[in-house]
Amino acid sequence: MTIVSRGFSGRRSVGDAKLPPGQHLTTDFPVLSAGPTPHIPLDQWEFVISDGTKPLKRFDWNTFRALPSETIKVDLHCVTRWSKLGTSWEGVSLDVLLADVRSELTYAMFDSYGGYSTNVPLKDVLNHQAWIAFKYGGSGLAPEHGGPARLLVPHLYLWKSAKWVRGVRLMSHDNPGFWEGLGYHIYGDPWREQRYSDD
Ligand SMILES: Nc1nc2c(c(=O)[nH]1)N[C@H]1C(S)=C(S)[C@@H](COP(=O)(O)O)O[C@H]1N2
Ligand SMILES: [Mo]
Repeated sequence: MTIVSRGFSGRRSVGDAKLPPGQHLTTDFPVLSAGPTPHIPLDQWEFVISDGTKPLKRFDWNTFRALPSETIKVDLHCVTRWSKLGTSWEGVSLDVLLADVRSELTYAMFDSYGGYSTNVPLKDVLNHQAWIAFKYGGSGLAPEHGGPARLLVPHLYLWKSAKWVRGVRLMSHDNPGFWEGLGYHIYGDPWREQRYSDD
């Protein structure tokens, strides 16, 4: 007797389970930036949470670094089809940053030094799904990878992980950021292969 289970065809290796559709593994760490790398002195760095009109919370580098941080090991999936598994980071979770922010707003736009932006539903950055990361592989985050600090939201395509992040604006409705306005998917789930706006 032959048992054929639908949807399970061909051979699969153990590693495939961690690789979203259409992705391949890389061991190096490519740099993808839409513009030049901004250099932000730590004494000028700040991270501002706002409701779009007024700041709700403001951190300078020292107050940010005094917050409890976590080390995390996550897989990265870039829409250009490379994935990198088991990367280690240190960062402050958005749960900590947003802890005493009271707002009815349910969407978020992350803004970067240099002008980049990317949108994420607020619920996707809560419950230990997103961090403002300041270390990679145990060392300070290199400028080309987003140092001093970048957003890390590993369950979405890596374009959502804004490098050189400077703040988050809370919004009542979803709005496209930089790549989302240029035809990339508004949400960007790699497991559902949401690469472009009509995927
Ligand atoms: N500020 C900013 N953040 C950014 C980008 C960018 O161009 N500017 N590129 C995004 C894209 S498309 C990817 S794939 C990742 C790449 O991160 P890496 O250069 O550390 O690999 O950063 C994302 N964050
Ligand atoms: Mo990307």
